Amino acid sequence: MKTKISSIALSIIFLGLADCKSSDKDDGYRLWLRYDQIENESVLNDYKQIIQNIIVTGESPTIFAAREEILYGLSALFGAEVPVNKEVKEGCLLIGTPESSSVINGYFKGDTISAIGNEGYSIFSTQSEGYKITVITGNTDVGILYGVFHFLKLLQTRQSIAELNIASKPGIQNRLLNHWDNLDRKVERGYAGFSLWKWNTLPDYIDPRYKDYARANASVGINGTVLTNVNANAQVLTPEYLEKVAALADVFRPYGIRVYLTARFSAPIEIGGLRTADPLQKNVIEWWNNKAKEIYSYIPDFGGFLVKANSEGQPGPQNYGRSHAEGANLLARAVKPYNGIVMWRAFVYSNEEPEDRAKQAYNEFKPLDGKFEDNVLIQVKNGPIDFQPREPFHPLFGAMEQTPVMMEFQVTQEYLGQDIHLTYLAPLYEECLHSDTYAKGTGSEVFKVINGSLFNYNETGIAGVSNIGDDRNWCGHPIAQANWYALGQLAWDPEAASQEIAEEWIRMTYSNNQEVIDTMLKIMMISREAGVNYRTPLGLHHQMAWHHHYGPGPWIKDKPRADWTSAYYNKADETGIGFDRTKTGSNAVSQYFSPLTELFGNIETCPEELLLWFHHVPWNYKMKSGNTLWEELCMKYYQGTDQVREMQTKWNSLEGKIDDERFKHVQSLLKIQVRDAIEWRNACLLYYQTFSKMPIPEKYEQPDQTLEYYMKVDRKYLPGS
Ligand code: BDP
Repeated sequence: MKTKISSIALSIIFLGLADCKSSDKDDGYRLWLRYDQIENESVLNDYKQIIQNIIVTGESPTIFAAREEILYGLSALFGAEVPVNKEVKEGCLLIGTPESSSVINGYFKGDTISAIGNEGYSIFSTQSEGYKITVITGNTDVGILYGVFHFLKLLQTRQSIAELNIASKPGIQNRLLNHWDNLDRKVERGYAGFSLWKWNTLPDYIDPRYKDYARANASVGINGTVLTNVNANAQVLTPEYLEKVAALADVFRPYGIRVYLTARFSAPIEIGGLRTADPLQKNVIEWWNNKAKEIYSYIPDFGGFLVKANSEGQPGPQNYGRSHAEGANLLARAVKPYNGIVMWRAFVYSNEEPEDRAKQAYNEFKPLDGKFEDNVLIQVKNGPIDFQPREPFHPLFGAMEQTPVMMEFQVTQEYLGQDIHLTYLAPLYEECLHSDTYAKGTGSEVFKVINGSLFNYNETGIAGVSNIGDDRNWCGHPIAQANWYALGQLAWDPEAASQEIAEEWIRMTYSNNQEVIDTMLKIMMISREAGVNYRTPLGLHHQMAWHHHYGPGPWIKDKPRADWTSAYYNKADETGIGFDRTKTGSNAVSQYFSPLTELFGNIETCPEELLLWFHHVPWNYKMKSGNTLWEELCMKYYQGTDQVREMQTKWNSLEGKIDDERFKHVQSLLKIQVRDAIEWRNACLLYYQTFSKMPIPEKYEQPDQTLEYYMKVDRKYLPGS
């Protein structure tokens, strides 16, 4: 018994999580895996009645991780050690696969539990030899680990565990984070400090944080991580760095996480000494084949490559007159013998191309459908421009029948207030996933494209551009952790509801107090729409400041690249505002299936939230509300600032109901957010007013600064750019 106690004590120290228990202090390090002791006596006693002892069967690093987590989690939640047994007794929590536990095997009569697949789990209450027991099982050790996290979540969110009958498996195979981390530890569009990966001290020093990162990911089912920036540095493919990558892979492996790297297309030249990177040249093919072999000698379960090619200055196959398919296939063939995949990004556009930027990716990739190796996935951002507060779904979803298309969401809030504004992103993800593409008629939602069910894809995937850095609380804004959590939950179940995800997260991360839950839910669920309203309502997009993308810049024009200016997108003039993407304009509507082409293409039927995305609309156009467009625009901007003030008032009501540390942190950030929202609103309206020549209705508080003032705001040294 003594050894058991000390092993639990040891694991608590080892997990590095024992340091922030006090209820008025919480630095956010523990994320949603806080496991604070359950205060409600009757709930606690019920749980203790059901779980009196534990058996974990099996031997593997993953089972060890699962055992460590459940022992740590239960003892912390119960405030007392839960004994580890060898034989099933009353109140046993029995954990293992049918192979590792003969008792569990008995329930399946020797069969594997096929319905839950390779990564799923089943949790059920049952009887064994007259004893009431609870079983967590799966076909694989990683399924067990996921089941353990789910079980702990039930306790963390205070659900009944008396009559459990749960079966769950992921809806998507490849569930990844994309880190836009550079080797110098700066993070592109990262706002939460430096990169977690301490390249200078790897592989010798293993920061304990690597393991906590893996635990957090495994707890939401994320099973892959791309360590490096899409704007890639070939150095990471050299032996010096591969050794470091291998050390990280070793930490992540027990948690079911594979590592991936970004491949710089010109690597054969830069680190290989070749004179070309032409994908059809024999020596280039050989170089990549050898490179893959070398990588797998360091990391036997290396996941594969993520590639940004011929976009925003990155090299690619088109430098040699070759297609994206030829480029992707080169890398795909190199990693195929080792079961690696290639995620080839469709975020491809060029300012030399006169075509509407929103159309370019589709034009490039649609004709290549079916021309890719079967281990290539095309990674597509949710919308056709670039992670804007609101975009229609990308028309490539539904357009590629023979080539798997995977989702890329942005978790880091590049255009949504970075680490300063409170923005819960799951409603944005949900809106996109539930958009109907009509690819095969009604009911062809985006989630059915990416879970592979619409076209029977052989590989499926979803990636989130990470918001994680070395800030103590990982994500900068305390609430931004919810976006990491939500990405994982939606990757596991792309049909999950954003509100339910938020509720779970609040319960685990803040409190099970109903008032706290209700208040935080209201704040979180309104936050994305508020962010749209005070930045770019009614389908406006890309109106941010040059370079750092934080504040407003609707006036940005006459820059070297027109497609990086705001004027390119707002097309504001005296006749109206908005981008004509109908037949009379760029005809981007034609890239959607009917009836969307007609619906978006007709000013009368286009959803008003996307109106200015698809139409150039006269200032006095009558909206459904009866307002003119100008009045409606004013209304939306003012609604946005009102919503943020409402968020602020609600948050203030939480004082004393959650820990003071995070309460004050969010409170301070909301003050900045209110100020910024007003700046966005005033700056945009004053600028558009120079064309509409109409007054901001008197009922609204009038801007207290001039347009010139806002145009002179010059934010220096913002992180992430
Ligand atoms: C844009 C970012 C830029 C990224 C690019 C990408 O501003 O930093 O490199 O996307 O996704 O949103 O490649």
